[in-house]
Amino acid sequence: MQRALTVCPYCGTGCMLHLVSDSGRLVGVEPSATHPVNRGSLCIKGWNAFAFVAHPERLTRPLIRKNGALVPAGWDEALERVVTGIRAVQGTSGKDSVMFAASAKATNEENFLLMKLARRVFGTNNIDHCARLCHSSTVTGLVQMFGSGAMTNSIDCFDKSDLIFVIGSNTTEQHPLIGTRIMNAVRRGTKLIVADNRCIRLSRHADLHLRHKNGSDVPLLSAMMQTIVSEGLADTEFISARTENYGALVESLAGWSPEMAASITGLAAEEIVQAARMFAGARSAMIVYAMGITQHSHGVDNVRCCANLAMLTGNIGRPGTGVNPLRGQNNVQGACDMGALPDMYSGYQRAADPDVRSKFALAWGGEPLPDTPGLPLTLAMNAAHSGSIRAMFIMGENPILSDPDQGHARAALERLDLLVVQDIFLTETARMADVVLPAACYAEKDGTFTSTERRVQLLRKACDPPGDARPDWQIIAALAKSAGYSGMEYNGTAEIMEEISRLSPIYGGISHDRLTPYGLQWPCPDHNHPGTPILHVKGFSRGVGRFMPVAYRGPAEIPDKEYPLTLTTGRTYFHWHTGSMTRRSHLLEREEREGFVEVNPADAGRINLRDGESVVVSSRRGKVFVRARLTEIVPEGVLFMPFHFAENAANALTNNVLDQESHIPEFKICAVRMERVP
Ligand SMILES: Nc1nc2c(c(=O)[nH]1)N[C@H]1C(S)=C(S)[C@@H](COP(=O)(O)OP(=O)(O)OC[C@H]3O[C@@H](n4cnc5c(=O)[nH]c(N)nc54)[C@H](O)[C@@H]3O)O[C@H]1N2
Ligand SMILES: Nc1nc2c(c(=O)[nH]1)N[C@H]1C(S)=C(S)[C@@H](COP(=O)(O)OP(=O)(O)OC[C@H]3O[C@@H](n4cnc5c(=O)[nH]c(N)nc54)[C@H](O)[C@@H]3O)O[C@H]1N2
Ligand code: SF4
Ligand SMILES: [Mo]
Repeated sequence: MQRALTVCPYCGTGCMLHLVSDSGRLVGVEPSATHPVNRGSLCIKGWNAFAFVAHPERLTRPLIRKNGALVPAGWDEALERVVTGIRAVQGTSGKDSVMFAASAKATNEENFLLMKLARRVFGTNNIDHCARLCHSSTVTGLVQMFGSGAMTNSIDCFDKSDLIFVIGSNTTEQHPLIGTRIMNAVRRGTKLIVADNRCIRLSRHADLHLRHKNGSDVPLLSAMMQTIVSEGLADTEFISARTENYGALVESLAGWSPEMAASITGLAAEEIVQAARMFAGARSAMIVYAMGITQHSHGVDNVRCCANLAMLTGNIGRPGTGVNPLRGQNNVQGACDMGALPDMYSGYQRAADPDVRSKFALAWGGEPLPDTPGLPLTLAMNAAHSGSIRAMFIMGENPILSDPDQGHARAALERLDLLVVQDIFLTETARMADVVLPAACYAEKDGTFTSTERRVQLLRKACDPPGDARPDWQIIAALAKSAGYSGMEYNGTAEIMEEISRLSPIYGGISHDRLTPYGLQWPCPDHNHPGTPILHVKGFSRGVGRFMPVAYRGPAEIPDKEYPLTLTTGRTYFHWHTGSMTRRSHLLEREEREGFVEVNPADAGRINLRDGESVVVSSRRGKVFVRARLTEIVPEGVLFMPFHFAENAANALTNNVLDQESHIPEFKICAVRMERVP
């Protein structure tokens, strides 16, 4: 038996585990006993992280579409087809008619190389990834206010806080090992406020559970802040020493009496006042949020309110405080750090800055790098739909199930001249591709992932990839070579990290040999630096913190006569996004075999619906047949559906309306109708 210490491929918590193999075959998983985050535990997905690796449906050979069908091909032919295909599209429609989608499932080294391929080899800033659907609101909002878009504190801080305010995060199911921390802290006396209208597990342990209407976080948080200001509970010392623009905030809060907010949120005014007093009264208070905050057409405004609240009460830069957006995918923090973003190079260096471009150009062989702004993923999908994006290269994403408005996403991909998908399985998206490139998965390669607490950790190879599948970084390097670029020849991933650290100051002191055993937290500017567990301790990354006033806008689509219910979408404990991995892990699939919709018994009663019966849920965009789960978890008038299941695709219903600043879709609210299947 062999054991390889590596990083869990699922969520951003960043647990480490040993992959156990016997004669080259994975047989199980053991948690790392001494890892500072998971400390000997794992959640159910971590325990099953070996199961999909040897699944018989793994892609083992490149596939090329010939006469309408995908047929096996050799690597040379497949790479050639990709390069000539992209060049042909660029020749007729311009450099920016191609879009690259990077992957929060792939390593830092791989995302860095895809970013280099897009910019250096194919001359476009059109590169982005699933963070656009996830925490783009966070990055946009927090960069403006703090100077950095990352989680300000560390997971360890959950043990050091007096009060934890969880808003729009189903932590025990989606970041289970962080959820456990919160539960343990509450048991020791830490106060807990949960703001989520579903009765998630944490809400049962909360001192205060706020069941405000979906999309009413701005009124809730604004009225909390107004109460804090008017009752003299603000941290005036922190405000004057460390922040700017406080006057504008105070002015913007003027109308937000608790009663005013109560009328929009559906809460009692007293609940809002109580939340404000509890939060401001704690010596150290942490805000924890996720998709309930970010995935709105006003997602950036929601984020701004969270950051305003933290600064107003001086809860930044100390243990047990902070604004803590929980990053979702195992390496979504890293994919952002690596500059798989249309407006940034690695280390958040702006693509619009000519000095940044010339620095990278110099390192990459001298040719000037593109200066036209790149497209965010969601706008690129719209551009494919309208015909100005003609080719897409998608590494490790499955937009047919994960993008808003499935009909729109499908039509967009169908219109392309060239679709290339690089994945480990033949996903719903890969089935539509012209070329499919088989990738090695996390267990079959090395490199690094960066967790939600900015911890850069080392993967170790535990087994060989199936058939001809190759690690993503090798595929990208081979593509560069076949496109005639010689600057991507690496002997291994450690060498790629050397280049990353040379070019990206926040990773300046990070190298593979420093990451044993449990990694380093960036910023880590030089080789003697111990890493940074807490951001903004003495000053903010941008100098002083900037308050930003927010004006309230409601959701884009609200219930009406025709579509009287609110649909909100999200996840379950057992499955991962589009199910490509968890639905191929037999124990996880056994727990949750099919899609469902949570329905409040009062809404069910109106159509004589019983638990387990099927319904048709329809929106202005589509229809889904799905089994109803009658439960008080959702309030009356609200339905909840996970988006894991291709057969009952929640995204057939969702609304492709975007936040104007971050371009995140409004996954958390649309209007639907529900009917019994006759
Ligand atoms: N098991 C599992 N874990 C995962 C994932 C997975 O697919 N499966 N995905 C990972 C990824 S990429 C991400 S981004 C995270 C997401 O993690 P979370 O954001 O925690 O998960 P979601 O289910 O999307 O939504 C969280 C909560 O938001 C609430 N909500 C909906 N609308 C609103 C609103 O208007 N205001 C407020 N305050 N709350 C609202 C919902 O009721 C829901 O309980 O999970 C990560 N972890
Ligand atoms: N309705 C609704 N839709 C949503 C959301 C929501 O809350 N509601 N949430 C959004 C959010 S937050 C996110 S993050 C997105 C996620 O959306 P996606 O990123 O599209 O979803 P995943 O299923 O995680 O896709 C990852 C893909 O990578 C593949 N893969 C795994 N490992 C590797 C590897 O090493 N190399 C390569 N090349 N491929 C690999 C997997 O097989 C899978 O196909 O979904 C978004 N969509
Ligand atoms: S909490 Fe997240 S990182 Fe930890 S084992 Fe579960 S899925 Fe993996
Ligand atoms: Mo996400």
